[in-house]
Amino acid sequence: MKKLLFATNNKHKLDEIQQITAGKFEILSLNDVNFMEEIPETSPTIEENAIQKARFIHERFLLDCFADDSGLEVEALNGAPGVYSARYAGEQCSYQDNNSKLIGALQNQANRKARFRTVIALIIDNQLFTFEGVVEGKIESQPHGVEGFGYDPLFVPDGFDQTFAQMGAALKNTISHRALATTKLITFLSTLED
Ligand code: ITT
Repeated sequence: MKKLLFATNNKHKLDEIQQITAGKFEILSLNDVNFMEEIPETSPTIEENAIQKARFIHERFLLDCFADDSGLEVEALNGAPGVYSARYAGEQCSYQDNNSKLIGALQNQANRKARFRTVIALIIDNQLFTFEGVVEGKIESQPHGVEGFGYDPLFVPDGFDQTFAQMGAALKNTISHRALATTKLITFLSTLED
């Protein structure tokens, strides 16, 4: 089975990708290569951050690898928190701090439209490829559900009446932004192997 190093410090994302790619690829974690530092993500866009993270890890380990950068883009907030989704409520803030800040920012706001966006940057045989996944939805006024992570308790994808945190991993991982980008990654990798 092909091995790919996933350049993330986020255990939730690692679990999701391992579940989505199960049986197709062996996904190595940064733990597996004894890398314990933070990966710099200082770029102004989600796409450039994904590329920055993948390049950083590729230069260190010279292994085929990929990184994803994701964010929540809220229409009424002109696309915020976007590339700043992880630290929307400040450096070292918790997922709950971010959710509280978002609830406050959208108080009395009728337009609840939002989208999750993931860009995966893959470096394989020294070449760079990117894959995007987008899921449209809306932001609840209160958190619902306990599964998942990040903004999952507030986000209801279009066509569903539950948040990502209510529906559970099995369903989220078939329809999410990360699942859509990962499907593109897998399709691409399978064509390479033919
Ligand atoms: P990396 O080590 O991979 O950079 P990270 O936690 O910084 O992990 P991102 O920059 O990709 O992750 O994502 C930014 C934030 O967007 C993340 O901390 C969450 O708050 C939110 N987010 C990303 N994907 C999400 C998902 O599937 N569900 C809920 N929130 C998500």
